[in-house]
Amino acid sequence: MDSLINEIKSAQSSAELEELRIKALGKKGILTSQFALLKNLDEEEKKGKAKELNQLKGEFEREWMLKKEIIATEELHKKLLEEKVDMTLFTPSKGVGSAHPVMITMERIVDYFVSLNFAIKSGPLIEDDFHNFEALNLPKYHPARDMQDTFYFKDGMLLRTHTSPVQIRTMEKETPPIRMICPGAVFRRDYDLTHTPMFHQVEGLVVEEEGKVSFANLKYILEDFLRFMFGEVQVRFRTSFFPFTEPSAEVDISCIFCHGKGCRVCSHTGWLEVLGCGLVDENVFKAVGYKNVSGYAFGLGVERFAMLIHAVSDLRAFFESDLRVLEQFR
Ligand code: 2NM
Repeated sequence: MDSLINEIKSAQSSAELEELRIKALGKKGILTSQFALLKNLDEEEKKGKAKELNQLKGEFEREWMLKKEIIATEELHKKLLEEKVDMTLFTPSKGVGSAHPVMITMERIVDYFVSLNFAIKSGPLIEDDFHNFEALNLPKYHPARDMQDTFYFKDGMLLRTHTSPVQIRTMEKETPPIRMICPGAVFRRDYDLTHTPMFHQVEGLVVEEEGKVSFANLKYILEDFLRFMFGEVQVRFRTSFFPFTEPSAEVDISCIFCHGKGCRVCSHTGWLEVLGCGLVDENVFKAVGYKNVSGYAFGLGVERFAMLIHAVSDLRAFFESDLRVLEQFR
């Protein structure tokens, strides 16, 4: 038995170790045959011998397991040192994902303004009444605050209906000059071919000392931006109204499908509405404690831009996650 233990200790490989296990505990093993001899002994002798044999067996097994661990570790180390992985071996492709067309469009919009040194800002999706409405000159009982249009929580908080609260929060924290855009998701109770309850906006805001920015600056930057996005289009400003800007304008581009001749997409007007903008209303500045400043702001819907750029007529194409659709935007 002592020699068996010594043989375990000097074993060099797991194959050698396995031979030793068979030598001791295999069908014709040394210990196995000793166990077999027990039946020839009388009761008293059997008890004593069985106890002794079980102790030997236990000792053998302990030593064997210990050595097994050591050899397994050694063999693994050796294998890792010797083996090389052939990186040129062929493996079937698992397929890769790609950016969503709405996000590709958003990144292109953001890229334009980043190139002009606009900071990118973001803020909470769940907002309070002050930042989403009150500070933006949307008084109590304004129709935009209606339950019909806004998702409210029980406690009076709401899902932001535009990204403008981010501009309010930025103005509360920082002093002019401000030059920022805020890309992000917004929420409205609206659902049809061209509206989803969640969509994305990019809004921009520039604030300077009084008199340093004008509508002409706003007009220039938006025309340049729209040609960056849509190519050599005509750009038209129409007077409009927003509570948070005065004066306000909506911006159209000549229809990119019929080049202004009139088609179904532009409802035979030759023009596509793509932006809202204006000079920031004095009441908005008052709400954030700004004095003697001028500023302009603008806002756009990213899904609408993506629909126009990719000639998609049904918004659901962007929201159903159908790979046959999405793979076409790689
Ligand atoms: C638009 C149109 C016009 C706008 C105004 C502001 C703020 F906070 F500075 F007052 N943020 N965004 C704005 C102005 C948004 O979206 C159609």
